[in-house]
Amino acid sequence: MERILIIGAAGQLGSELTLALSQQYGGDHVIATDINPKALEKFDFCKTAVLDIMNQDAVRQLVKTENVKQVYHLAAVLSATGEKNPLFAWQLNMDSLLFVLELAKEFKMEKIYWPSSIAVFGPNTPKVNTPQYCVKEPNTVYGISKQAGERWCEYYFQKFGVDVRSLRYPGLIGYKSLPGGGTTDYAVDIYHKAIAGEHFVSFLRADSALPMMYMPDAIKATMDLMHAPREQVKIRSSYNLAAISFTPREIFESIKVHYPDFSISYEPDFRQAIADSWPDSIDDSSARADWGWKHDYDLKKMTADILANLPEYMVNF
Ligand code: AKB
Repeated sequence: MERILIIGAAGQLGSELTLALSQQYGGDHVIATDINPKALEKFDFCKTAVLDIMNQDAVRQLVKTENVKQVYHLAAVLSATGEKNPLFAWQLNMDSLLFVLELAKEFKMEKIYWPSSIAVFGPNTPKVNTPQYCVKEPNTVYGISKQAGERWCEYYFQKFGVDVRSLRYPGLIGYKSLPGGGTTDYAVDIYHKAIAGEHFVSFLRADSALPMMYMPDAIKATMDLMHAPREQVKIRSSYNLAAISFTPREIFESIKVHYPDFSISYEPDFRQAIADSWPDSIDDSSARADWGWKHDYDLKKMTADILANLPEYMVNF
């Protein structure tokens, strides 16, 4: 039987993508892996395995014995955590991607998915409607690793025909799991504080706009890109992807409509400099033209949906 391997399945994106892939292909065809055994307990609908992506022998063995034909390589150190241990972030983010690309070549896999990020952009990038092709010069180790990773993806596609596909995600917002170590994470935490009836302290300024996306849109984009016919995927580094852009003040106002007593204050920390180096908004016309990308959720619709569903999930956090 041919299988899909998800590396870093228990993270924010992986938790929901694993479910979507299992629903599409059947749980028996999907192997959710993570370094944390406890975090795998939630995947009772597909196969699971404890896996450290840095243990190359174990990854190779799994690929061989399980006849893996597709890999979703989601494990990464994100922007804020990466700044605390840059060399480790570089090593994990780069070594693991190169190893997965090598395995794809060696085992002639069908497709690879690897997420990139708006973190590939830097302070010299045009900030508004950032184009697909422009100056990048990222200044976080996470961004540098994503930009280098994009070049490697294109290289493996062009030189070895590895069908690797990628999206530059904006900040992802979902209610089913918690993000970890990102600069955009405030936009998840704020909903938790509102529902708990607590005051929210934003680590970004009130007017700090960033590109964001609700998780159902991110899952749809990922599945659509992976299902697109090979010739329609014209960008083999990574596609710009956009949905909404907002500031901490704007997301707060959208929540206040539902929770009128909710309060916020602003205490920017080191993550403000990271946010300042990223775009305010993204031009994703290539994704829309090449494989028909279209988002469904704006800020108002996302807030209403999260506030309706999060309370039931909060007991698990
Ligand atoms: C982060 O904030 O580091 C991530 C990202 C934008 O890639 N959410």
